[in-house]
Amino acid sequence: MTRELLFATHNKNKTKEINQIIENFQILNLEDINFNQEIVENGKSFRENAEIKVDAIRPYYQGNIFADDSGLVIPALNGSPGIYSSRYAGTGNSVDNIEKVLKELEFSSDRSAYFVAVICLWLDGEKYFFEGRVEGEILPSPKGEGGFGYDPIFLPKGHHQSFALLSSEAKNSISHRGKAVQAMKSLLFEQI
Ligand code: ITT
Repeated sequence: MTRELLFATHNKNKTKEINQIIENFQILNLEDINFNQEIVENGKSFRENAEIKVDAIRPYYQGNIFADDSGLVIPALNGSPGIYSSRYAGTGNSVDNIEKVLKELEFSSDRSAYFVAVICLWLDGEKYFFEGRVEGEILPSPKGEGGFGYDPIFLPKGHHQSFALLSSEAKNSISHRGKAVQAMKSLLFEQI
């Protein structure tokens, strides 16, 4: 029997990436349980926000749930956009977010950055956390149309193409989300 897991996200790009990595589980999304409310992410860390998303859904779904909280961390900007990555420019639009980051880094010689993803998993009455990171740098201008969010300006270390130019398989094999999901998968496969 295929086990079900509910992915507590409104972000269709995250769902697409995670569906490519997790086989053997049926991944449901918030639309499948008719949950349309906005979840207020007022935590102080990726971990707290991932847990907030899971806890917000628990009253509405009795099965196993996971959530991803993620973002881009730029040391030269004191860690921004960090946990505020999705609405950094205030509009919720990725083009505006990218423009803001590029402007803020205009005169910086340090363009290093990393993506972080923290997954909170609620499985059979226990909570588990998994973290993934990928190091890289911010390109001077956007490159590529694939992916989502900050992918066009993120050059992963050791690669010559932005995340937006890599295939989804290539991105998943090195990305913050890919790593966090692989760690979650190891636990899930121990349990079945
Ligand atoms: P949910 O909370 O509904 O899952 P969200 O998009 O609001 O969706 P987050 O609060 O975790 O999710 O914010 C993540 C933001 O970080 C996302 O909107 C992007 O701007 C950025 N981000 C995270 N992972 C990324 C990736 O793989 N590529 C590019 N940008 C990413």
